[in-house]
Amino acid sequence: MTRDYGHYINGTWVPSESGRWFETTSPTTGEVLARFPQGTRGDVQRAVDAAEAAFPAWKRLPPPRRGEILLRAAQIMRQRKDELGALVTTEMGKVIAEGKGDVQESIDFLEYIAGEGRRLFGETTPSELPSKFCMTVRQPIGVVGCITPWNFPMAIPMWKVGAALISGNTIVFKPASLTPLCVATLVEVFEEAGLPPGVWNFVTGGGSTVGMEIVEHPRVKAVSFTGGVPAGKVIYEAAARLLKPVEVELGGKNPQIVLDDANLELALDGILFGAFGTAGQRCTATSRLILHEAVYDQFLAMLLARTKALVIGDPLDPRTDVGPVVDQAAGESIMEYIAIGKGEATLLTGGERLTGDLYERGFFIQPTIFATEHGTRISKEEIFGPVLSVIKVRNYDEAIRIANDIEYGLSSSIYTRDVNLAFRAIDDLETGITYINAPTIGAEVHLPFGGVKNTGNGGREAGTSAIDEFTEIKTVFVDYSNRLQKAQIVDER
Ligand code: UN1
Repeated sequence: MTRDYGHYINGTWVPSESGRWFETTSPTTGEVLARFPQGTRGDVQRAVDAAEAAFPAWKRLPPPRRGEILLRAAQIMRQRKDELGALVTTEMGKVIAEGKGDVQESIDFLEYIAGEGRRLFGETTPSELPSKFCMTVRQPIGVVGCITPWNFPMAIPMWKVGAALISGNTIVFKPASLTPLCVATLVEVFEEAGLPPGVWNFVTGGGSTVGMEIVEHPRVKAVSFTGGVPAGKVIYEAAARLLKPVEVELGGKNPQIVLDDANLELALDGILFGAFGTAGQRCTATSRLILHEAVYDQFLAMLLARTKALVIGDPLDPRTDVGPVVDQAAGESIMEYIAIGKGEATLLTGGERLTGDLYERGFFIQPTIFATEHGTRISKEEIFGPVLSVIKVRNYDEAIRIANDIEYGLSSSIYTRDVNLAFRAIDDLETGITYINAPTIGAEVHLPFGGVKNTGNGGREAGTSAIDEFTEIKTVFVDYSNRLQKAQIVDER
């Protein structure tokens, strides 16, 4: 029997006022894993009340003490890593090594951000006046909203929750409806770690109801969202009307450039991992291979041979390279792009949905490669699946021009042995993240993560920037001169 969860509000699991439920299922087998409430705006309001009530005490708790709770959560996750990794794989469909990687990324981030409890640095600086002291301190914002995607069902929630909590905020959280069980399990981990009731509230349901109530509720003071561009725009616009700070982390169309002097074996390992890891369902996935003409034929031959040998199947089997895509709707959208690609480009390998036997219950798509001109739809639009566009270029300058001629700017990669070109590429590539001789995926948690252009609205998650999103800066002047001193004003009497 599967378990019925509830919303987690003020430290208890409660049903929705709607009385309605939805199921979360395995993308591999279709098996029902659990049921969650179909939340309402009223449910969110109750969660906001709980978060607001819990805020004063959580704010007062010294940040290093908050950090201890995050560290305990990380320790529990470390002990349960295999089981949690299997849960990620079961509910989301990424292969088991990546499922465990999702858990490890969560642990890494919690360990990193727990230490921020002993930093949360402000500034001190001299005053223009005598006997006056100037500094900044960081303060929590209050109740914050977090809305997370399904592709990193534990790591992205932990980036947001960890940073929000260490900063002293309380949370109203909505997970993607495809992967609520992963987050509900982390909610229980945090309960076991000693998180007080009301500090992290969890409400499941639709984006247009639960999600928008989080965005529009006047007592939710800031919102953090990771997902697609259309939803990101709706959220950003709605928040703008309320002058509510919101950070959106959106899509990518990430290029890997391979120049004529590259270590081709290395570049090959990189493109296979970048393009087909997580079945291409990362916002950092490599969806464009920009290939120098001098190595085009040779590299493509190597790539096609290795791609055809990839094992597609049960993601819990450690021998599998590529699992199912997350659900039927995702699969259909990817297949539509493949159909578009067949019309406008040359299909080199893949292009089919697999059927029969173990493929019958999930949506399995062959790793697919097209040779295309730059400018086709498949070379410019985010597909979010195992589909790679290969574009031939004559030189470095053309590679950079094409890499940048795109609406997104999350991640990029260049393979070359020329140190000068590598450094020029750091200057030239219009992305928030650039890799030299490494694939476009695999960012580390103690560095800022985010992108330029339509990938976001300027913020960065993780790393030292993680707390910027979740703290207000207060500027403090302490005048110990015992007389009225006026900045800027010269007394002319
Ligand atoms: C995402 O795809 O939404 O850099 C996040 C990476 C991971 C995070 C990806 N650490 O690929």
